[in-house]
Amino acid sequence: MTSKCLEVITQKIEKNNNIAIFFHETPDLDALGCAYAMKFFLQNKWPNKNIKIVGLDNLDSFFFNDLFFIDRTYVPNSFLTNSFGIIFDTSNSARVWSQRHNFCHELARIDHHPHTEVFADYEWIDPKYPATCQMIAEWLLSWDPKCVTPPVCNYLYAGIITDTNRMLYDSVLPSTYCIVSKLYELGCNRSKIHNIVYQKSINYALFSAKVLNLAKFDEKLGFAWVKIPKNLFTKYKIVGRMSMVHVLNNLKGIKIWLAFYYDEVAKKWKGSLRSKSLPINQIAIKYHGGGHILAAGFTIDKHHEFKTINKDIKKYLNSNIQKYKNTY
Ligand SMILES: [Mn+2]
Repeated sequence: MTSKCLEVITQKIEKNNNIAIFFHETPDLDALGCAYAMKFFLQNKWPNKNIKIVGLDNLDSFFFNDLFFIDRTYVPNSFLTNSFGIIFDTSNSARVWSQRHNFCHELARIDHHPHTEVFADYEWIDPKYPATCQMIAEWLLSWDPKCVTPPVCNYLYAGIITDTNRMLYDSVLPSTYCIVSKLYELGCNRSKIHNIVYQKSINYALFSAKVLNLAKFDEKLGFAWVKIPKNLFTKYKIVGRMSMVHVLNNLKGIKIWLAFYYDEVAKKWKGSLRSKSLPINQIAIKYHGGGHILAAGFTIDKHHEFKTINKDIKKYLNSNIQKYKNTY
């Protein structure tokens, strides 16, 4: 598991009194799980160090579920210039939520997305891992298991089960089960996390049904897509903007699926792209985005891009139709 680079990152954390933690925009439980697990772990280990998660001051409250305590205190740049920074679960510099990571005198990055950009001094990147939280769990357990307390286990467990879709994705490794077993043994509260992560409001269930109803399907090519109207979130009292692409998951015959949604914070249309087996991250990169081979996201810069993207995907599916004909 460990690399030379990780040893250096560990030493840097040991030496620095101020640690600044960063995560990606529209954070998921993997990103926030790592951030909070790291903060709690380091506080357990060094109660006198200053450990701050950067960007919580202006994060939509939608992203904080009952798992995360909200500390809205702004972390000033003067703190960052005296800090060692660690960025979690973020594939490119433009996706760091606060955009203030470069104030840190040195930066580390730990991530499981394909390596497309170097933007930290020390990078531990391994796309074989299904979740950054698994990387962090292995690291912290080998570093000091005494400091992996039940709250740390809860954060790491939440990141792992969400990024693996409850261990359903092919990306799950034999070691993922070992780590989850270890976290459970150390006091992770499974039912608490499951209730927080998987219970949904009636409004949300109705909203999901509406999104599915608006989707368009090209069954011949195996393409499904939906453009969620800007006002639909408000109409169903849905706080926060998410892609809702998961509504199109697991449809028989659909190879690639896509959801366009308007991000009120970024004031931009965004796209969330998923695929069963054909790599799609190169499409996301073409449209100012990035991500995993089978799950990626992008931003729409010009209005005509909606059509161009759909056309691009259909062309791509068409040219691969023979190769993937019998995949499912
Ligand atoms: Mn992740």
